[in-house]
Amino acid sequence: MEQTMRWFGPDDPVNLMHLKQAGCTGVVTALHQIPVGMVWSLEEIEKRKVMIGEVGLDWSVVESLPVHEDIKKQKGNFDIYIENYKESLINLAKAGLKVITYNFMPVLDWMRTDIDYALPDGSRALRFEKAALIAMDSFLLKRPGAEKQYSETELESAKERLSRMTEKEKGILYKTVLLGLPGSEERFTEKQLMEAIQDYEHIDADSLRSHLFYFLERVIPVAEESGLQMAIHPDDPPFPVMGLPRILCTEEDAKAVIESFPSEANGLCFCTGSYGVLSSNDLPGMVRRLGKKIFFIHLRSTLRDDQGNFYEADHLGGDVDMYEVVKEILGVIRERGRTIPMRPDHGHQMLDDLDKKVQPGYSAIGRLRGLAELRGLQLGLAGESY
Ligand code: DNO
Repeated sequence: MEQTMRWFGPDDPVNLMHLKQAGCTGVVTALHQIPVGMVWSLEEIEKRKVMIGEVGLDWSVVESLPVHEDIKKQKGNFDIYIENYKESLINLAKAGLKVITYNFMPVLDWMRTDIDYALPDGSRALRFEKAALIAMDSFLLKRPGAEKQYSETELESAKERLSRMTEKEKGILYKTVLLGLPGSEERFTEKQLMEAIQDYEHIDADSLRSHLFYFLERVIPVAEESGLQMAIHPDDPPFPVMGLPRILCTEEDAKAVIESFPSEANGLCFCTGSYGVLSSNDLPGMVRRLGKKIFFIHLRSTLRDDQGNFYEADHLGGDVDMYEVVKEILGVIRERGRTIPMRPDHGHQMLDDLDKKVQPGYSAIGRLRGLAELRGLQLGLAGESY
């Protein structure tokens, strides 16, 4: 696996040299400064490429080339945004980029209810707590219709959860859910979030899926012609959030995306942290069966309970059988005769990072630990580092 880490660009407190010191050979990044939907010019792409090259790293993967909400809703200027997307792809290919990650999650990218969850050893992790989210949705945000989407028992637990929260904790939960993750300092305002969610009122999973297929029909041929690999990231968490539809949570979902437009350019970003939240997802088996279509890998583990809550565990701990997953990935690489870029996804905030302001999930030391452990696992399994 090619060792990479995510970099949020020149403003990221974890700089390119830090990533090099951590043992990366490549970087995963995006032009976060360009508003979603606008074209990434060749000039801007090349500028970023040079910046990365100057410290002796490769720009291995684009994460993400984001998909405009109009495309997901098939509303407004969606055809224009698709044309812009194609143009960005052509420019990225001209600059020599190969792998492009994107997702099709409505409104929010990944979301958690706690970005500062204290672990017994004093480090901090990201956590998703179902009762807290339902409390936020139904009783703090008071989204119209929210209560109808939950069972009596769920609403009871949410009420009970809320009654145990201090005003300060409620405020933190509120801010966390309104956070536009990842890579952005900006939060949604309450009004913006409500309107954005309401826009999906008549879009169920089937229509959202058909909007994705429409997008792929137009974009994949361009990617194929340009020699690019498009890698779709699964939904995180892999179940509906605030009534928003989900379409990429399971192996069947992933197969449906691949089969909707068979092409060498149409593939997956295999994120063990997202798929791994569902106990029904057999991760090593998925790698084996979907292997040919895996263009990029996120390695991370979560620990779930039977209430639908989870937190992000150590990379080699939690519910993901990382040993079996990496073994299968190495098998795929051997068969393909070509490596696959991998990044340790997220990491705990720990040691000297505890007092620093970092991108949630993207502090340096926790990811460095994850990368080091995963590299060791790979070397141990393969006998060589590839
Ligand atoms: C979370 C990330 C996701 C991912 C996007 C891809 O840390 O894995 O935000 O970058 O969903 O488009």
